[in-house]
Amino acid sequence: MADLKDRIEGLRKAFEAEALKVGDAKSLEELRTAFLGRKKGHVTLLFEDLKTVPAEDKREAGRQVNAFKTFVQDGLLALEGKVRSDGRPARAMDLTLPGRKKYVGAPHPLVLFQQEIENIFLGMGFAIEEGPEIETDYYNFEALNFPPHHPARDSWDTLYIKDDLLLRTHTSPVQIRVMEKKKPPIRIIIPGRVFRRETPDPTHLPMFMQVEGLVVDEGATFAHLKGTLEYFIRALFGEKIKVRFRPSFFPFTEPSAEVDIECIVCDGKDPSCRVCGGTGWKEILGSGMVNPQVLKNVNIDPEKYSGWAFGLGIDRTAMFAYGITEMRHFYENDLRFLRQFGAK
Ligand code: 2NL
Repeated sequence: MADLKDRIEGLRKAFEAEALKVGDAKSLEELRTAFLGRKKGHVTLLFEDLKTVPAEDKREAGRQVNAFKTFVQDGLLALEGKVRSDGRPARAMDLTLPGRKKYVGAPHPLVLFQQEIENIFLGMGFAIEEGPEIETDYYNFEALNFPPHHPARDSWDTLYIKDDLLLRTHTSPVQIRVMEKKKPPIRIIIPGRVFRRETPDPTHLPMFMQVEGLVVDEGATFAHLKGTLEYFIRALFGEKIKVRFRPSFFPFTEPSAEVDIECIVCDGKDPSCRVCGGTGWKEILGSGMVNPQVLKNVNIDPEKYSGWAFGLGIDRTAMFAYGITEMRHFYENDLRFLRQFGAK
């Protein structure tokens, strides 16, 4: 055993000395053959000699020979990096190579679209507010006039964290929080992420973006709602777009209306249009006069003040505006998609 150890030590020194002299591919190959050559390589001979080592020493001897083989292989690999087949050192600089392109970030298409919406409302004197994504039942439902256990809650497909803690299903709770703190006049929009228990498909995701708006003032009327939303839609989709208001229902507004615009994908002309289903119209907004009960819940006197509000899905509307038929594109960060919106 001691004998084998000494031999390996001697070979290690010899390898190190020879390695220093390697300057080209030929001398590297010679060194490889001297140590790993299949017939007379030093390492190969060590393995041959293992056969004569007594059984009780075999394990330790084998370990040492294997360790030496690894040492030689690593050494040869390192030398390979220093020489090339043409004998020139590998680290020569190639001054003809083009420079590396640096990629810089770009705003996400949904961020750009959200900013477009924000700028239209900022121009009309609205302020932007934000609030928590985790909410209590009170702010997400009860203050908005959803009675406890009322079936209307079911259609909001809520994701619960525990009994009284949930992921907000709309940004309305932020409006409740603002009305609790500030006195009218209030003119705000609230963009943000909202969450619903949905199975993902091309037009539904468990997380998406919404912007809601709220005006509370003395003498705020449905005419203001109509005029403001029409102005907004024309600023976003162009002066000529057709707009219609349809009666609807929400627990937090009365009366309520949904807003449709003419289908810009088929111009209202394709009976089998995938986007408008052949109706020629696309729903883009829900809206209504704030239910007086909601004002009472935040201690605003409904005899003195009235309010109107609206909600719109940012993802859905961006899909419509850009003719995208798959919502998941917005969240997969595929550069082939993002580059179409300015990412490099
Ligand atoms: C939709 C419908 C809407 C509101 C949101 C609202 C908020 C408060 C009081 C009253 Cl605090 N209303 N928000 C009103 C009507 C519709 O959204 O379809 N969203 C995508």
